[in-house]
Amino acid sequence: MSRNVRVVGVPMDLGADRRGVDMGPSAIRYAGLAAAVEETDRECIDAGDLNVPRPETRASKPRPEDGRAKYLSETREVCASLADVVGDTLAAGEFPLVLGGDHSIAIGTVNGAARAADVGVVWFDAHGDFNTPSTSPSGNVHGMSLAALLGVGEFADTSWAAAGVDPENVALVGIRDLDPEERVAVRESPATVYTMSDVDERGLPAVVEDALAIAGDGTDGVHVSLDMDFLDPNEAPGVGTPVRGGATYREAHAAMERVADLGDDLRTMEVVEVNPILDSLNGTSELAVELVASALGKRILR
Ligand code: B3U
Ligand code: MN
Ligand code: MN
Repeated sequence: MSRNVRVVGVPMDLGADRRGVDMGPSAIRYAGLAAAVEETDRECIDAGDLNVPRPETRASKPRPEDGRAKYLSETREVCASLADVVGDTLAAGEFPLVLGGDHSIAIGTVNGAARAADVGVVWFDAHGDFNTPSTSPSGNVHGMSLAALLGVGEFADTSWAAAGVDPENVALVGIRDLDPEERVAVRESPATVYTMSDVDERGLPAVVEDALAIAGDGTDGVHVSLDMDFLDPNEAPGVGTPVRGGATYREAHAAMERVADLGDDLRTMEVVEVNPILDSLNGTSELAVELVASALGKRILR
């Protein structure tokens, strides 16, 4: 994979309960993203940040059409512009690297990725992000984004979010925290779920190889969505909803090295949920940069 990398920041926090995740793109850049990308022999072009409305400037009343999904209208607007940027970047022959922001932005990234090609998705996360407005305990869209882009449940009628990705080509990896009704939806879905118990039994590299094969089976390429809470909070404390028992530093690098084996079949990648306010000396962003470099092919011996 030798395409130039175009970085797109999405300072989005409307899909999460906590402020701070909007600072993720800055913190990841500050941690040395451009230099790390260029070490993999690609040019790193920074497209800057998309415009995201601030919650403080919004009219105080939630919009009735959003129902139980907080800021759904604003999320839709941001995701529409993100899908355009990702689609244009791919059309220009470049590799889109999207920096979150909370995980609701995946609706935009995957819609952009799926515009001109059939893609599968590998979703690295502690959570399933498979809630719908009626099953979500929080109303936060970052816990609904995978369901939304797959058109699950009430999202079956939300055509703007559906990316046309076949759920048979979707694999979730690292899962260890599902809400009760979300668990039912995940089990009913044709998407494949690899929990941390699977990782315990089989080891992460083997699980990731299977996940990538599922996403690549009959598709034109793979989108990798990396929620930093996939990692254990010891490694990545700067996330909004940490869950114990996640991937270790070494496991996460091994996983991203398997991702790099995709070569040109890796079409798009996003790194989300970094919250610098909750972090320890920007370590979670530094780790995010390292993992991006591994996914883009950086190796110890090279
Ligand atoms: N499942 C919970 C918590 C959550 C999901 N994603 C994150 N947190 N980052 C929810 O609110 O849907
Ligand atoms: Mn997530
Ligand atoms: Mn998560």
